[in-house]
Amino acid sequence: MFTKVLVANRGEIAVRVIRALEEMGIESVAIYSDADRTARHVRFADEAYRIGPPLPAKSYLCIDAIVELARKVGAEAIHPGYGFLAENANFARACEEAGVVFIGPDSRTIALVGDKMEARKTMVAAGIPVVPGGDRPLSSAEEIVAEAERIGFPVMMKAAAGGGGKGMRIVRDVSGLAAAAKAARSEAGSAFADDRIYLEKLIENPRHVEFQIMADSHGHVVHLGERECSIQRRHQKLVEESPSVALTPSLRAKMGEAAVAAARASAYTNAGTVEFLLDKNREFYFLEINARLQVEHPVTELVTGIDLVREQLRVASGEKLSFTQLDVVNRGAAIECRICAEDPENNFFPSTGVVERMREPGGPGVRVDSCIFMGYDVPIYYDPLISKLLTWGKTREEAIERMQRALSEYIIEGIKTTIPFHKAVMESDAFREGEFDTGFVDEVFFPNYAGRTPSAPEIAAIAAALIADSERAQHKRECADGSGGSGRSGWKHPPGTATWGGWQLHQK
Ligand code: MV4
Repeated sequence: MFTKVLVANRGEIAVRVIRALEEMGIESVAIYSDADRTARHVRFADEAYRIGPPLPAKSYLCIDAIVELARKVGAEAIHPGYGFLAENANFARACEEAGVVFIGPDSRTIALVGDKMEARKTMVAAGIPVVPGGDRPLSSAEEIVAEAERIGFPVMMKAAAGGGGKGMRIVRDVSGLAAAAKAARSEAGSAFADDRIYLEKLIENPRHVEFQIMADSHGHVVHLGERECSIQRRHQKLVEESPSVALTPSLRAKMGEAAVAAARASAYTNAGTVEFLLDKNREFYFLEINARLQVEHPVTELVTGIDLVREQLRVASGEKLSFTQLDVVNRGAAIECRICAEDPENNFFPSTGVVERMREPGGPGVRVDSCIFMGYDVPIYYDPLISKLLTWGKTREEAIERMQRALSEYIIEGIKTTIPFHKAVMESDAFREGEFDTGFVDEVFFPNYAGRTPSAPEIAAIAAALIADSERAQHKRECADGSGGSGRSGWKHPPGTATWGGWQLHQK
């Protein structure tokens, strides 16, 4: 097993990984940007090193600096968390070439599953159901029309390099094809530097059900059951749960088998997720493989009792999985609510600032994975997810009741959060009855929010004002704590006596 691991991430997921390292007696190395000097993951780690300025491109995305740091401090492996470099095949390759273990699948598998068309081809060959269509990248207008007519309208136009709904367009008849192709191509080109597009049959109002998989380097592949992730808004998941009310035991077994086959077909190792769409007739279709530990992994940990990060570390170090498929017993029900620094009353607009006061929930069946504390200044540069609130119950009803209790205990003052939104979801009849699909939030729950999206210039202006504010606050803080501010150079651990606004911050 490793003796020292670098965590190439920030926020709650960095804290989560450091906790597993601590339990396993492995030394942890954190990295941080100037915006995260006093962040919780920095305080939790055994060592912490500054990487660069706040912008991710200058800090958490700096492949060479991060790999170089791992070598310099003697970390044998790097855990990428999710986001940032987690599914970057170049980063995995840079680790492989530097002799540092990347805790995830190998770079070729990451590249394969990152290309949606290649992944589809692989799954078709392995006999796994995929959405009809999508056999070739499309170029000419005639080709697009012919392919759409072959598949049959309505169709979904997608980017081969896609993900997160970028470059995706629904087209209901021939007249919409040209405009959709133009838009999808330009969106995909600027987002992924790859403008290949293809067509699939549209699955109307699908549910999104994903399976957790784990694979070691000894040929063992297991699945740990599903997570229902249909409660989402604009491709951002908001609530996840397991089990899915839409699955019967036999459908679960079939989909689990398909998930394991998908992992085998892509030579998958480590933790991953196989995403499926489920249509109205409960037919399932492979969508994609996410080559990372996901935000919602604790849902699976609560129903299986398996520590996924510990297993990731085991298999990355060459050990076998500590359990077999027969050992996986899913018990009870778990729900996760993503607590984001966003204003649900104002179209989920990002909310930044200082957590003036807070109280965290606890008690039976409650888990909080969070990175905030009193006095924490939520930076604008990163993902708004600040905390994940999970509950477990013997039944789904019990998990919901506990979630309502935990949400009512949770107090965060000074910033807006999605807590009120979650309270409303937990109360809604559709959610309680399990009657929902991926259209729930936009079409059923908050239909009147759809028309209130701020325009791009409006967002830019507000973001600029927030950045200016945050930089002023950063300056004030540095004058107050006497640390000398961002002029500090090199790989330095922040001082153990840092204060903010008179609060002594916790440090190990
Ligand atoms: C689809 C689909 C319907 N039909 N493909 C959205 C993200 C991307 N990874 C795939 N997505 C979808 N692909 C076909 N052929 C509907 C979605 C979709 C969706 C999928 C999962 C979770 C939430 C979603 C919300 C809207 C649309």
